[in-house]
Amino acid sequence: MKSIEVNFDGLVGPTHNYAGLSEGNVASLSNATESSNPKSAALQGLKKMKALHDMGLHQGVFAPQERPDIYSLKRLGFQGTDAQILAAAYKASPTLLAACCSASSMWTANAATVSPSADTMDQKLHFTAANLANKFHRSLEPETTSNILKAMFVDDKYFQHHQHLNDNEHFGDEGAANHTRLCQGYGEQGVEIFTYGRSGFNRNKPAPTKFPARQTLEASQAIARLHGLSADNTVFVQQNPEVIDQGVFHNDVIAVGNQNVFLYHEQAYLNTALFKEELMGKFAGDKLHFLEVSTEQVSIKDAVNSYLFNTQIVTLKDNSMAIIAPTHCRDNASVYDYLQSLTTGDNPVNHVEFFDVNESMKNGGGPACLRLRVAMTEQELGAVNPDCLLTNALYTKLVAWVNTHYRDKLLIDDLRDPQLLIESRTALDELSQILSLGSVYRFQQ
Ligand code: SUG
Repeated sequence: MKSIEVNFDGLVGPTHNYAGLSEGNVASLSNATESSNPKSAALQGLKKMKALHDMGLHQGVFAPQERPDIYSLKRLGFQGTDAQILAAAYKASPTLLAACCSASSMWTANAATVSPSADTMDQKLHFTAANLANKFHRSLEPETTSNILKAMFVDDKYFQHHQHLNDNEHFGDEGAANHTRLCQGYGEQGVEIFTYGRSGFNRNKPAPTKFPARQTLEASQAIARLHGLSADNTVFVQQNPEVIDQGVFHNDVIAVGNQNVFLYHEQAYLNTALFKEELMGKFAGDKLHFLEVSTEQVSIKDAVNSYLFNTQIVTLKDNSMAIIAPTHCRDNASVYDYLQSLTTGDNPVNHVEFFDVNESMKNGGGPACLRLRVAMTEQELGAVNPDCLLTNALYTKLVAWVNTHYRDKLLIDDLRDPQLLIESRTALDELSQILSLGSVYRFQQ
């Protein structure tokens, strides 16, 4: 049966700001306190979605979350009217308020781990929302993420949703950012690669010393169990702790795969030779292209700054592949040279497109962070909420929606403005109607 991949990109929410919340994420820390532009952030994201749609790909839209998160502030003891809660939280800690206002749900590569039906025991498409337990601002996401996923993938004949893993550091789970699937065709059984940064229980295993490793082995194993994957098509591999300490906070900052192409940095993994051997043994297709980038070609620093590996490799209608890169990759000489050699080399990737997603990049989110990939059969695609799939008409509607509701400048100080809360809820209420999501937000319940 024909299968396709759909990229569900996160729409940037109206409170997009730079608060320096993510220790270990170089861009997030270095741009803290800068002013953001939520309107252009959302429009940049929409432009990328539209361009991929125009390239003949299936493109979906993933709604943002309700922020400021008044419910979390109440849970933390702030009381009174919404305006009083915002003022008191700001007074107690502007960073705490910023955390409860973060638009971080835009990075849908962290929304969930997805296993296509070709890989699972019950032949359903499985979703587990990520608990994002390592960062407070991100740990606020999983419940609403699940609500939105269930509103997009409704039919339980095809789709199986799991509750996010227990939220604590033993089971830290970052979703698809630490999960790569290699396959011959999207509809054929693939190898699911789970990359973890440390063990949650075994303190003797190697681990980074400077920055946190967000994903644990035990979390990855739990997801594989929940999704009913067989050991024959699953690989668990540890990230090199040394690169985590250099700013590789998710594996999708250092590796990306699509079908039979696997692009990765030579320093990405702890034991690359063993990992490759296991992959080759488990990959069912004809030829697996290992595209290993050496440190001589691209240093870890350049990889982290340019997001060469946070690119999307997509399969076009003619079965050739294109790489969707941030403009930072064009502006970095060694990365640009590498991309030239990649697209002229002996592998299926023969085309590169650059996108300005700078508003997201300044928080450490490249093109690949902004999308959740879902490989589906045509029947499954037919069961997806159609109003979440991008069309020219939906694109026009969403651009108008952003232009109506979004500000073009936001500073941390602005987050306590009660008017921003009203603007944000008004926008999301309208959006949930445009995307036919029902009442996924707490303020609607
Ligand atoms: O979790 N940044 C996000 C970036 C996520 C990127 N996703 C992937 N690599 N898949 C994070 O660190 C920064 C927010 C702030 O500092 O305002 C932030 O949350």
